[in-house]
Amino acid sequence: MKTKTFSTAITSLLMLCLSFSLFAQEGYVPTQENLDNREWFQDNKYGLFVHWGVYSIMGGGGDQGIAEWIMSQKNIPLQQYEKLPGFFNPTQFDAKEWVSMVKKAGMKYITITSKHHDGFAMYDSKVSDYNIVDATPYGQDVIGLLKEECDRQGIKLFFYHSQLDWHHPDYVPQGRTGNDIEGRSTEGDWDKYIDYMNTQLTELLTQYGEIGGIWFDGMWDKPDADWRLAETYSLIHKHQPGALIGSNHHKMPYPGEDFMMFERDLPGENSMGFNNTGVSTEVPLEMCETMNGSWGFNLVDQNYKSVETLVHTMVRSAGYGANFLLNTGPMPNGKIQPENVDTLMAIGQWLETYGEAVYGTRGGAVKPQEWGALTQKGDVVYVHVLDPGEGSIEIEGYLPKIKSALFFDDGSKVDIKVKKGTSGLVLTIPPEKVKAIDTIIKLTLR
Ligand code: JFZ
Repeated sequence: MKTKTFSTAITSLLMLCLSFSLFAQEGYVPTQENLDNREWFQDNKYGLFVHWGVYSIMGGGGDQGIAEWIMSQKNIPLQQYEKLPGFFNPTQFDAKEWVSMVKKAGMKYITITSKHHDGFAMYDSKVSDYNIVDATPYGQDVIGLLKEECDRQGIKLFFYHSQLDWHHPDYVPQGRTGNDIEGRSTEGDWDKYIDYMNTQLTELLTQYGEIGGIWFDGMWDKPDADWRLAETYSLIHKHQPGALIGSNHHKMPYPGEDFMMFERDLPGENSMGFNNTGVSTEVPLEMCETMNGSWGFNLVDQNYKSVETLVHTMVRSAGYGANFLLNTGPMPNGKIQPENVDTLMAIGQWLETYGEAVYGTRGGAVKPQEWGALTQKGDVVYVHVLDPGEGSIEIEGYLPKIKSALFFDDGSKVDIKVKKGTSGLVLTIPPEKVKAIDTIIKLTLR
């Protein structure tokens, strides 16, 4: 009896190991190029997330909280949703305008939806007509146009690619979402779906030259399915060894992944309730955030975050060593919402002055605290005072050997003390030194 339990345990352990190795790119060793790109990624810190698709036409249908999920949230029958591409004609799309805006905003890369959960390809796909070139009156490959312009202006392009697909007939059995969409197929061949997805990924990796990476999303729809990740990840690394793979599965990174992402959350803070794993110390980190409450274009959502709030999030994020991927949902005419352009320009202006304390830095020796965050570049530490409180802050748990401590803005000396009986530094910030968004102090260490 005992031996039997033991052997059962061993068998299940073996099964577990086996399924795990089937699950991801076990034994993956990143190339030097890939490692260099990870450094590039961390140095460059700030990118634009773009959620754009045929759902943008709907603008959320006048409802708050609805955008790129409208097919599922409003249970639009599949055959009806398929009419949307016929209305998608973004005649005012201008890749040059987008990329110039991105540059002025101080952003260094763009992550755009090549396919979202609705299954519609925003690029020229040969394996399905359900794509922007074949199915819309616009008929142009916006991803291709954007990539050409990105290359011209020195911006990296990443693709957000949804593994979840409410449209494809072989996405069967269905997962947790979109089950009430009328017209979805219930019979199909899962392996054929993965083949299809891998073929589309191959297109994305071979049609547009060198890309930044792939930002996966949607595995959470079918947590127990065989996603054949090992195959998908090796395929990507085979075609483009330098491309960075990340996946929004809300788990610790699987083998083969090159960065870890946090959705609308600072790493480790889990305020959204779905980023409840740890924080990787192996791969670069990135957090993504919306400017209002929506990813895709929503006509009525005017709940815009202030420039101050967004800079604070970027700085705290940098304090954790994470990149900041800030989202916009372009309008169906191809323009970026003017409110978003204004915000991006203001953040860009802030970065023009203070970018030194963000770009090229890594997370501080202590985590962000109430008052703000630390970023570091070599022996220079930037103390970002986001909330000066009553005129002094205490950096708990931080006692470095300091050569000089100066206010970033005017180079004047900062009064610094070690707080008695504690292990923290106390920095005095006179009211006249306080800046509206972020009072930065530059510490040079010995
Ligand atoms: C996902 C997408 O569903 C969403 O549309 C957007 O693209 C965002 C960046 O990523 O958001 C998620 C992912 C997982 C869950 C919820 C939203 N989840 O597990 O509940």
